[in-house]
Amino acid sequence: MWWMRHDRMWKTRELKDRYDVVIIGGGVHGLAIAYYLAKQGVTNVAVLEKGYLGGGASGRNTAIIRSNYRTPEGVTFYDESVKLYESLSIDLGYNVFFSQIGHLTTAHTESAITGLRVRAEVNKLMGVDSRVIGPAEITELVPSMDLSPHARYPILAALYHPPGGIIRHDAVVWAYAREADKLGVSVLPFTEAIGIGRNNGSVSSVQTTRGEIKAGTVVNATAGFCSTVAKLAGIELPVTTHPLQAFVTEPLTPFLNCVIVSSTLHVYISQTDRGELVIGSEIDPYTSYSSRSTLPFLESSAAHTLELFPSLRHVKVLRQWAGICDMTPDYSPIMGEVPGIKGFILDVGWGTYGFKAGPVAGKRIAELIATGKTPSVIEPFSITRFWEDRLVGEKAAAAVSH
Ligand code: PYC
Repeated sequence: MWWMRHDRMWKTRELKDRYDVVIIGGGVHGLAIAYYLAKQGVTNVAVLEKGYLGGGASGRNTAIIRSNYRTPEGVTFYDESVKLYESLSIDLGYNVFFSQIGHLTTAHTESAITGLRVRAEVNKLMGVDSRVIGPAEITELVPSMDLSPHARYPILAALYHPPGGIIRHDAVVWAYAREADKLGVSVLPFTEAIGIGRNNGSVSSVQTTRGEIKAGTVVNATAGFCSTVAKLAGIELPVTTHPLQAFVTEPLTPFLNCVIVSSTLHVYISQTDRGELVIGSEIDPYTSYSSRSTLPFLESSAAHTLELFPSLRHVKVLRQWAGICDMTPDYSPIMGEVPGIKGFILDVGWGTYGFKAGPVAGKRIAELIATGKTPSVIEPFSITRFWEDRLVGEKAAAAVSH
């Protein structure tokens, strides 16, 4: 009977002695790279995940998708990801529940309006739908938000980005894993990389908790743990590691049909299809690998949420959590080869903006591995930018409020 079948989404596989490509990290990035590699015929691929698939940043982010960045390089890159997300349910044959409800970044000061105007202009130049709107249009979009002039920080304007939205992040991870597995990729949860071997200037092997494997190419797609994995290959990354916290409320009748981000109030809010509010803030100010959540975060984020939505004061919180973010100095990711270590590919530095980039990073890094040529869309993000004086400064638009 079809309704009683519980087919596994991916097979349990033995470790082979050798893979052409070993991807460390079984989140959206690692699995997307594997899927797009397999689509190009590169199927002798392993994805190593130390825990369960999607149990790191992919399962802990707040699933916001957008491309309203600040730099032309960032906008172009994330726009390609939004477009891939738009057809992902069809491409992978699995509903990833991408709801393009729109994304609204509020401005509470004159200087914030100037910043949003710059972003809107860059977005428009790159063909991305973003514009600055005033209080009347904001009220129409979000009637429940407090736009009164008596608020502590009154809302003066907002950057409206209609293609932005939210997605079911677990579904994205599972769908990439299922399709990669179908194409012959070895998806290996509970298999931790504990060493990376090098030989004559190239990567040659990966030691895992299940034994050693030989590897032609090794990809570091481990988000918050990318510095520790890079160290296995003897590389120091320009990355600091910070927790990022979030919480979710009890489900409410749908009332919020837009993602709301306020940098001034250090808070962002969206409502899931199930009615829960997902609320987050900026990264914790200290470096740490801890994924414990804290009461000060909950208190301050709840207080700031109430400044925007006073009617939520009786709403109950269901749970809170934290993830680990790999922050770079310019708030842009690091993608591509590492000079001097042939076959070692970075897909790291994802800070608080990694999930939204999963499809484009996956597709373009797969292309790099399969062809040996760096696709132009990821070229600006190479690690060499840190000593070539060409940073891609995204601090103004990368996340909430840094
Ligand atoms: O970049 O949109 C974003 C984001 C939201 C929460 C964390 N990062």
